[in-house]
This record gives sequence, structure tokens and C-alpha cells, in this order.
Amino acid sequence: MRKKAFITGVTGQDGALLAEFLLGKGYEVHGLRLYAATDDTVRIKDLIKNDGFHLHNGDMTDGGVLWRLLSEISPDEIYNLAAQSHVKVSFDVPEATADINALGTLRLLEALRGLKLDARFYQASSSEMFGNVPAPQNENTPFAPCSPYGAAKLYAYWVVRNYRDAYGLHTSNGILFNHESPVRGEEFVTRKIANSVAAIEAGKQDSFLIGNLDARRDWGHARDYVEGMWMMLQQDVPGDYVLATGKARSVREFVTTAFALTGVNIVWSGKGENEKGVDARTGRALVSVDPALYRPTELHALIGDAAHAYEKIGWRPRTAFRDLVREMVNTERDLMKAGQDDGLLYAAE
Ligand code: G4F
Repeated sequence: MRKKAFITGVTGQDGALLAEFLLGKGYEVHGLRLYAATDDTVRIKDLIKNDGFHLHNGDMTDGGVLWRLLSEISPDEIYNLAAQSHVKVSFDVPEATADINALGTLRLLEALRGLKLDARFYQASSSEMFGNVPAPQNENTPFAPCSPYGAAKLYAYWVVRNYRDAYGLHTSNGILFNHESPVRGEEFVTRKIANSVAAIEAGKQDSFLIGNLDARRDWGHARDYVEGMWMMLQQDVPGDYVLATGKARSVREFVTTAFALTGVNIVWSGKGENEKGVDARTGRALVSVDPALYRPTELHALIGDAAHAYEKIGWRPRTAFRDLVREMVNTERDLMKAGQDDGLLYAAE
């Protein structure tokens, strides 16, 4: 029997990569897509042609739709990836963030419980839930979120655990540290940097603005992380797992590495808002700080300890940091050459 998976947030980076991964394993994949007036299917345009892939309109704020879709599809595995996933934007739209990320998860769990489906449930929990507690962070680290996004994700995390304990549902949390890829949204810092570096190399952009250069993140490859999501649901006993590389780099290091891959040696000068990334050969300032890109509260260092996932489910991050940056920058260079460089959709973030 072909297994059936239901993925919320299928048009996002993780949804698209997970759908591709599950189709490769022979699953029938059903994806929930938030209706959008503009076409948001760019990441799944090839998957749509696959007859094992089915796209459904829906919304995490509409419990009736979630109930009906789960009842019609009767999936074996549910991956809840839908979210308002931008931390800075969550300060602008905190209530919507809570409705989608926190109550949306509750709605999906209630449908699962009410329909008495025998499905396994994965929740996209986030390292953002840890806030600024000292690194490294693992499953036993106390949570202290510092954003409406992190607080909403923490509610979802706990309700997933509660439905496991109270009703015996097979629900698991993947506490994922930052994971990137060439299909990362342009509003996130890694894709923004890769895109800008390639545009500068192609002569289509002179420089770019950046926010907090000191923030440190544990950046892995999203392809490795979607495999980890699937591995969690193959366990007979549900659980909660951190997925991370265990190594952190600053935003500044990401910029320097990305430029180095195009042959540009960046030297940093100045401090705080006056800091600039300068091309050592030409003396041109290619990167400047814009305080408008700072967040009301910032997480300084997220570094994950994934020992539990290593030991219990055998998951390993496969992609080294430099290889991740290289893949992202080279994809942007190819897009530039192909003339598909429409620029950043959310340059202000
Ligand atoms: O790329 P970011 O926006 O990712 P952030 O905030 O760490 O969140 C991502 O990872 C979380 C897991 O820990 C997910 F839960 C979440 O959904 C999302 O996927 O920002 C990374 C860092 C921040 O410290 C930010 O202040 O980069 C800093 N930054 C500096 N300049 C910038 C910019 N971030 C963005 N987006 N844009 C900038 O220009």
C-alpha cells in the first residue's frame, strides 16, 4: 500500500523539499497551500506534474477545511510546516502569527483527534523557542522565547506534547535550528546575501544593506533536515528531537564566505551602525549596516546539540557550511546568467 502524507505549508522551502523527498520514497503526497492572489508555486512547479502529488487550498486559520481535508485524505503521516515563519515580521503581525503558528497547530491536532485517525504527526518546532539561553541548546534546555514568533511556536510545541500524553497520539516535535537552501525565501538573511553577492558580481547591484552582523546561527542544509523530519515519524515511539550541526557562524562570516566564493576578499571596518564590508582590492564598500533591519529583540547565538537525534534515530547533518554557501551562491549566479534575477521580493526585511 502506498503511504499517504499530508504536508501543510507545502509551497515553502521545507514543504517543497519534503514533498520531493517523500515522492522519491513512493508516497502519495497531499500539500496544503494557503490561497494566494499571486502565484506561490514556484518551488513546486515540477512536483505539480507528478501524479502522486495533490495540491489543496486551505488555511491554518480555518479549522473546518483542515478537518475536511484530513477526513478525505486519511493520511498516514502529517507534517505541520505551515507558519508565518519570519521572526521580524512576527513583531509587525503578532496576532496573525499566533493564530497561524499556535492555534493553527491546535486546529490540526483537534481534527486528528476528532477523526480518530491513526496518523503520525510531525510539528515544525523551532530553535527560536530557546531565546537567549546560553548555547549549546538541546531538548533539556529551558525555553525563553524572545519574539511573538518564538512564543507562538512554543505554544504549538507544548500542545503537541500534551496531545501525545493526554490522548496517546503519535505526535513528535522537531526542534530545528536554521536550515537553508537555494529555495530559501528571499526575506531570510542567507538567501538575501547569496542573491546580493551574485547580483554585485553580475554588475546588477552596487552594494546591499544588512542588519545585525554579530548574530550567530547554526546553519545547516534544509535537504538534510527534511530527511530528519521523516526519520522522526518512522520511530514506533514519538518524541522530541533537536536537529542542528553544532557549529555556529556570524552573519558577518556568512557574508565573507559568500563573497570569497566569487573571488572577492571582504575586509570589515568601522563599528556597529558604521561597520562596512569593503572589497580589499577596489576599496569599494559592498555592504553597509542599516539599523532599520535590526529587530526589537535579537537572539545572539543559537547553537544546537543534536546528540539525542544522532543516538536515537541515527540522523546526521551531511552538508558542510561552506558547501551550503557555495550551493546557494552558485544557484544565484546561474539565475543571474539565465536572466531570472527579478531582485529581492522583501528587500526591506
Ligand atoms: O535569516 P533570518 O531571518 O532567520 P531567523 O530569524 O534566525 O529565523 C529562521 O530560523 C528559525 C530557526 O531558528 C526559524 F524558526 C524561523 O522560521 C526562520 O526560518 O535571520 C538570521 C539572523 C538574525 O539574527 C537577523 O537579525 O540574521 C540577522 N540579519 C541581519 N541582517 C538579518 C538581516 N535577517 C534578515 N532576515 N534580513 C537581514 O537583512
